[in-house]
Amino acid sequence: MINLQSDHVKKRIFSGIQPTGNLHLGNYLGAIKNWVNLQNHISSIFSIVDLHAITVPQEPLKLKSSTHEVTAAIIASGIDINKSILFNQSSVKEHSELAWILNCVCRIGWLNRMTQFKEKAGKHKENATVGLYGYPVLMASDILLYKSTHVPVGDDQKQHIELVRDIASSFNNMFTPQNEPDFFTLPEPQIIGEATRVMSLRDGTKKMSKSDPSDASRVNLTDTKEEISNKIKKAKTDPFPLPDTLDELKNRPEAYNLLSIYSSLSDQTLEKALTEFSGKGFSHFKPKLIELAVETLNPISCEMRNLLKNTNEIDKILKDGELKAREIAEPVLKDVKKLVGFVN
Ligand code: AQP
Repeated sequence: MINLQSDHVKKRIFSGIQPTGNLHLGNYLGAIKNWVNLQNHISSIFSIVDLHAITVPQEPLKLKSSTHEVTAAIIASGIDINKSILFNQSSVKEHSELAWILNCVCRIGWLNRMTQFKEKAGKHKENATVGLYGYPVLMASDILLYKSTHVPVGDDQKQHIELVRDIASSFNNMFTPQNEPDFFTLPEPQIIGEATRVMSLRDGTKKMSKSDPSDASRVNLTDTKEEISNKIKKAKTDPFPLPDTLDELKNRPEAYNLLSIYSSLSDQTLEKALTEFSGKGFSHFKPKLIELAVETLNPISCEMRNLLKNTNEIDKILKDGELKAREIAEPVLKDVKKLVGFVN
């Protein structure tokens, strides 16, 4: 009988965000806004996932400043460090250690199916790093290290969470002692809200992304009122008024995207937002969207600027989060090592 120390918690969420540049409206609506609500109801751990960031080349000084910026953005958006644990991933070494063990559980065939690797590696996949290929295994480690039960993410991460479940299940089959409950709970994705995949403002069929070379394709959390307004004014649309039904809306990617953003920002269903604007042109709709986007994002960017005046304080917040995260992570990794058969 193996004596295990780590507890099974009832419910816990883990989610992360990469410090790879300016956060945008997609990161906010697809992830952070939901985190802020969830932290009031469930034990919550959020990480600035810098180990994930280096799967593509990063300039060291820029990585450091992005880590500060993303931490500031998360706090400015409403994450309360007295309710949630907030830390940077590389400071908790257990993430890398568990990832190695899970690398020895995950099958190459499973990783070969991951569409994000294909998109990010593009045509030059022989030149992509092994880290980019193994990114989803590190993500499995992030989630399982805290025995998380739920993972709030944007729609783009759904396939990765399915893989995390496969890895957890395989680990359970390989290592959970007979007649014992499964060591890892299989985590559930939580894809919440009306804007689970915010699209580029320049192309309604492409995801809004930090790495899009066109800054006009996204609204950044640091954009000024004027920048937000200009980007939405210039956002691609079609020449028709907004339709009466959701079915018609779904065939018009740019209209669908802008209206989804509006409904998410105004905390109402897409259907309700559509009733407000059906039959109206974009010249009527866009100013309302601009007003709402500025009203939501401007206080966040002002608070971010404030927080960034004192990066020592941000470092302290991350250190405090690291200590709390390690309290949970250490016993889980110890148990994993016992189960695998390592001495000590
Ligand atoms: N466009 C989006 N719509 C909704 N949710 C989104 N997320 C990202 N883009 C959108 C969600 O934000 C969280 C953190 O994402 P990330 O920083 O880890 O990286 P990503 O998904 O790769 O985001 P980007 O902007 O596309 O970054 P780059 O360009 O660096 O690759 C996740 O929960 C994600 O679902």
